[in-house]
Amino acid sequence: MISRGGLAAVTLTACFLSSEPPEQTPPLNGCAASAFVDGGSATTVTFGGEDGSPLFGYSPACLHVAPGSSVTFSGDFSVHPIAPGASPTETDAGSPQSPIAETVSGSSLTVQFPTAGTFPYFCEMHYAAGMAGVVLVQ
Ligand SMILES: [Cu+2]
Repeated sequence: MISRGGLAAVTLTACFLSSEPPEQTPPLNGCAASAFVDGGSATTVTFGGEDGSPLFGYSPACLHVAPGSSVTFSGDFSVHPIAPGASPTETDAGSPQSPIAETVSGSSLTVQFPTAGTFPYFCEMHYAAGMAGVVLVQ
């Protein structure tokens, strides 16, 4: 038999487990601290449906690499022009002097990241649909 006190404790525990833990910092371009995947020393970010990437997204959108790494963005830039910085819906611009150059044509862009930093980027056409990402270099 469950006492009234026991039932209340069970209910409180269930509520606690179903809620999200509080974020230490707000996610930038949709990238919470726990969302970053380790890309190693060289990796590719696909987008716009290429190689199974989301049609209006990047894969992986939240990428962690070491300083000195290169990252190749692969997809159709004429459909998904990329720009450095936080999406216009965001307030945190990330680190200054992003090595990601605005690119509006072609299908491949390789970017060297010589120094540590947080380098957000977004699709100028579809950022409102969440097409944005971050390269975290550290
Ligand atoms: Cu796009």
